[in-house]
Amino acid sequence: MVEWTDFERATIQDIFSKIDYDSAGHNALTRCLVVYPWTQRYFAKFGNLYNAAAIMGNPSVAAHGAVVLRGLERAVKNMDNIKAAYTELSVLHSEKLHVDPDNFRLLGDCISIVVAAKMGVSFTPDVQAAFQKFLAVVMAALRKQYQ
Ligand code: HNI
Repeated sequence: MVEWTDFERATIQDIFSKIDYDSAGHNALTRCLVVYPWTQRYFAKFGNLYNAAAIMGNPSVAAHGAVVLRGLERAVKNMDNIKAAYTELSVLHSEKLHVDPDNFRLLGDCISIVVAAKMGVSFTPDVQAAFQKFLAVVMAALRKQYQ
């Protein structure tokens, strides 16, 4: 059972109430596919991922980025039992998609960078600590079915 302080809960709710899922998801997935090009192997059906401009302009990347952010909202709404809320997602990524679980951390880092850029100075060390803890719990839940 993960313990959350009032500050952590309020911070996570605040971040997700402010970010635009479409643009943040699009930017985060684009960053992941450009910065860590081996992650492109999971998205062969998305078509042209030839370079950064093609990735940024690819409508499937934009759409899936928003799907990932909405997937995170599932955790925001189930802060006290993220592991249970992510069971089928974990099974999907491990057994059907065979996503290397290390890639969760990479996409998580890209999401942090996008959120930090959006929040600017209000992304204080305390806010970042709460957000990184949230992502770490989400990644652990996504990795659960791999064990
Ligand atoms: Ni992920 C599908 C959420 C990380 C590759 N992914 C989903 C779906 C959600 C989701 C939600 C849609 C499920 C459904 O259709 O029922 N993915 C998340 C979250 C994270 C994550 C919350 C971590 C923050 N996914 C990753 C990573 C990769 C990944 C790191 C590969 C690098 N995900 C996929 C692929 C699909 C997918 C591939 C299927 C896409 C499709 O359209 O077929």
